[in-house]
Amino acid sequence: MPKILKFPQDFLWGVSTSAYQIEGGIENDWSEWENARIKNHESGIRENANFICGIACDSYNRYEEDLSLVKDLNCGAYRMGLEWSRLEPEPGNFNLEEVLHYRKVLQAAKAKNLKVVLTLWHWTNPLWFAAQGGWANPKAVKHFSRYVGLVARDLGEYVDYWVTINEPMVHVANGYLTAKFPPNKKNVFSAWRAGDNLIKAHGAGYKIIHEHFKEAKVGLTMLTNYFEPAHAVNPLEFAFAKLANYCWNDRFIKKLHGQYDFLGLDYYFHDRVIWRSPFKENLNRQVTDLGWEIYPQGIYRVLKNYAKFRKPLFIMENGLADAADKKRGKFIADHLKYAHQAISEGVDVRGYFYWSLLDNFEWAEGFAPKFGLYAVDRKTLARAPRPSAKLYAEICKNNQLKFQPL
Ligand code: IFM
Repeated sequence: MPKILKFPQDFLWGVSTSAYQIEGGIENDWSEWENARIKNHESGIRENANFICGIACDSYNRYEEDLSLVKDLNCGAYRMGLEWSRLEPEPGNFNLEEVLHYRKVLQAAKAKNLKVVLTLWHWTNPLWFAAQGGWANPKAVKHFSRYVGLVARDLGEYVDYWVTINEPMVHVANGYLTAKFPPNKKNVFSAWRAGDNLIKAHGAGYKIIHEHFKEAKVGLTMLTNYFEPAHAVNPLEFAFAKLANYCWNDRFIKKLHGQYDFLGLDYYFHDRVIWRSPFKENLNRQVTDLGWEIYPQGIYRVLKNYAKFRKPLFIMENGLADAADKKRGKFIADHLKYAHQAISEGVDVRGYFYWSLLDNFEWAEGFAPKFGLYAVDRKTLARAPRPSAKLYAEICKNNQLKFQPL
C-alpha cells in the first residue's frame, strides 16, 4: 500500500532562482572575477564558456517562458531575485528602464497568479560597490538601504515575501576567509566587518520595507548545515558540533533580535564532526554530481533547530546537481518525508522551494553542475523538463507526497 503524507493547507510549493545565475548580460563583481580567472589561467579553468556566466539562461528575455514552466510544475510561488547592478549601475543613479523591466517580470508573475518571493541581494554587487570595499566598507549599509528604498517604492506592490539577503555566511566565509568567491580575501577583520554590515543591512532593509508596507513579510535565507557529532559519546565532538551550529546557523539570526517575519532555510549539507583535523568525516554513502553528501535526515534537524526562533519557516532552497536525473526524484521525496516529520511534530514550516527551476550558472563551478528540474541546452538555451519535474509537479498539485514504504 502506498503511503500518503499530506502537507498543511496553504503550504507554498515553489522553485527558487537568483538573478545573476539565470538572467544573463550582467556586469558586476562576479563577472569581473570570472574574466580575471580566465586571464590569469587559473588552474582547472580551461574551458572559458563553462566559467563565464555571460548570457546564463537568458531569462532576462525569456522570463515569460520561465514563469510558464513554474506554472507547469503546479507551483504556487516563485522565488526570484533582482540584480542590484542593473538597477543602480552608479551610486544613487537608478536605471529606470531596468526598474520597468522588473515591473514587467513581476506583473507577469502576478498575472500567472504566482506568489512572489523576491531576493534583494544574492551575493553579487555593483562594480562601484565592490570598488569601495564591498560589504567591509562602513558605507555598505547606507548604500544597500538606498537600493532597498527604491525597490520597495517602485516594485514592492508585487512582492509577497521579501528575502533581504541570501546566505550571508556563505559570502562572509567564501568571500573573506577562504577567498573562493569575490572579493577573494583571507582576512578575519574584513570578514567580521562584512558580517556585521550584513546584519545591519538586513535590519535596515526590514525597517524600510515595513515603512512602505506595514504588513510586509520580510525575512532572509540562511544556508543551514546539520552538524552532527560523529560519536555522540565524545564530549569534544559534541562541543565542536554545538559551536559550529552556533557560528554557522544561529549567530546571525540571534543578532537580528527578532527583526524578521519568517526565516528561509536552504538545506544541502550535513557535517559529521570529529575531534581531530580535518574535523569532519562524512560517510558519503550517496553523493551528488558535485560530491556533496545526500543526507535527507538533516533537513529535519535544521528545521527543529530553527523552530526555537518561533517564526514561520520556509525551505527556500533544497536540491542537487544530478545531470542524469537518476537521484533527483528520490532526493526530493526523502527530504520532504523528513520535512513532514518536523511539521507533524509542530514545527511551523510554510513552504518548500526546490533549487532550481533551471540548470544555471553555479558560481565558481560554472555551468557543469545541473541543478535544474528543467535542463537547459547550452547552445540553444532551450528548456526541457527532466523526468523529476513530473514527479515534483504531482507533489505540488496534490499537496501531498505518495510513496511506497520499504
Ligand atoms: O546555486 C546556489 C545558490 O545560489 C545559493 N544556494 C546554494 C545553491 C547551490 O550551490
